[in-house]
Amino acid sequence: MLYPLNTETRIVIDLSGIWKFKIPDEGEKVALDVPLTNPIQMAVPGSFNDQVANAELREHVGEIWYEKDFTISKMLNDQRLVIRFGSVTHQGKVYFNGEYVGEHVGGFTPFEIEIASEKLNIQNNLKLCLSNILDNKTLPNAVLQKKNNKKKVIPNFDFYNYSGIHRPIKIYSTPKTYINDITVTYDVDGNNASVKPKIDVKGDYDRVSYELYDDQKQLLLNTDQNEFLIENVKRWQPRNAYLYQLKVNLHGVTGEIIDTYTEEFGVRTLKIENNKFYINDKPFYFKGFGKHEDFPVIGRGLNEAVNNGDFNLMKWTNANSLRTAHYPYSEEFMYMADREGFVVIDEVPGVGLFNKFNVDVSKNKDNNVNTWDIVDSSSNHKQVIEELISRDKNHPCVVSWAVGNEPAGHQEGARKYFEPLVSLAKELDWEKRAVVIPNIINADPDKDELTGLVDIICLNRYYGWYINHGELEEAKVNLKREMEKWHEKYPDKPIMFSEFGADTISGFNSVYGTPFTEEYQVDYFNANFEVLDKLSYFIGEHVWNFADFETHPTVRRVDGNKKGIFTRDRKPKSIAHYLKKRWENK
Ligand code: GCB
Repeated sequence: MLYPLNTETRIVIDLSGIWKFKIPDEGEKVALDVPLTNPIQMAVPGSFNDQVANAELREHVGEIWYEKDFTISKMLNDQRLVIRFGSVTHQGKVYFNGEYVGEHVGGFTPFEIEIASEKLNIQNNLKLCLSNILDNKTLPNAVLQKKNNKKKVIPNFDFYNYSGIHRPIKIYSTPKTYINDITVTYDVDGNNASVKPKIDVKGDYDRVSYELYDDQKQLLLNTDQNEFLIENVKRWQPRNAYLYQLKVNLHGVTGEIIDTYTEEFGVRTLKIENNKFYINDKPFYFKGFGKHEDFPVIGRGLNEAVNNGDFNLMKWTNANSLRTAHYPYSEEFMYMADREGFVVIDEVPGVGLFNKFNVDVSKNKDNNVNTWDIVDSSSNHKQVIEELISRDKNHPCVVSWAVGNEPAGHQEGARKYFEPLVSLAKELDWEKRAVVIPNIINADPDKDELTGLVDIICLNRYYGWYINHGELEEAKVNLKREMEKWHEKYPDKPIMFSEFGADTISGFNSVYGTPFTEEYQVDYFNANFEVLDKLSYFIGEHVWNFADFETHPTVRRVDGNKKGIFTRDRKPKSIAHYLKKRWENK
């Protein structure tokens, strides 16, 4: 799926701004042919939850309405018009000028709806009916509780169920015959790359031509050939990005340009061999973070200043990579990652697949209900994998697809659930990037059913926090023992930490190494590194989390999850300085 761009043949209209918003009363029907009654204002993009100063509204689970009036210029009369939704969390039904025109399930990937020309006016009305319900069919997976007519989501995961219109809604025009999709595939042979773009066109046309531009926007070649060579190709490298631009032109019989679209891409190779991960034939060590899309007031809404600030802070720490825990991030974020040379593990919202999950993983032991008898999310899971790969396939930053996070891999049925999903990801991706499923400690090397399916063993481990809390010497012994077991069982697979961390209150200090202090967070990571740095097959460390983030309240969460290296408003804790130093030389 193409990102909406202004080109010689296309116009994009962004509907971001203030929308009308309403949560209907119990039993109230929303009329489609009149404006919402008694709406309040809501900024889009943004989660609605922290924009309201009312606990009942903030915690509302169910129907949520948004409305926007907008004008379309007569100049676009003969064009094809599409409404493009960046992300509507978690489901959206769309009504255009009073009529239902389509819907989408899944809160983190874009969808679009073409507007039939006979339905289009100069003044138009768009209404969206969202649902933020999560249950055993959805991703993220959760338990939906109904009590006294009130719905409540009991999350099997550790982040707040922010909802709303999280990314821009745009209207874009194309000609009636148009480029529907572009996949930039290539083979690298020594210094040269042979590029073979795959173009999906709707409508009649005569031929396609390509213009290739370098990183400085200098034209390198102009060709009608569907395969062409870049000699002395400049590689996209971690923290040293180089991006080419491919301008695709669709021509009519007289040679005129019918449609044109420019896609950025980078050239790099990936390989896994002898438990090492290679980018451009160099062993790559992941240094970085699991993140969240999370910031005060905007919740999970797109804010490019926050994203830009985060990339600059990550660069400041000397990180080179991140995981989009626990859902696909905005397209704008992915373009920034390409440009900054950040290596990305791109994750679908396959989280919460652990019945009665407890954020304190040591408490999950007593759970004797089999998750795979309860979850019913396979078809949504397939859909999010398809949508993510379709959206992100051309991003050089993406080196791996995470098709889940911490599923109950130790419960019978896990493999049956995940095997087709892993195959699907491989089948859809022209580059066959590594597939991973970050593992929970309950699915230890003796019990886990999923590790045989993945290319890199990604472990979320909390020795010294949930396990051996405050006991770092014991933590080291247990960590070492577990790592040896994994390696013995899977000697050819690289292993990395996709999460490790300790809740830490900024400004909370002690000479006694007390948990929750900044000193303990440093000691915790230090102890983990003492073990991990000795392992030749260990290929990376993603610290949990880049910043403190909002969660649902539980006895283990005071004002959210505090495992951030930075506070929620992005102030460094002591550990940030420690990591900056460590990663400078790593
Ligand atoms: C995990 C989860 C992550 C939690 C983290 C924690 O294993 O993957 O979503 O936030 O632990 O802090 O407990």
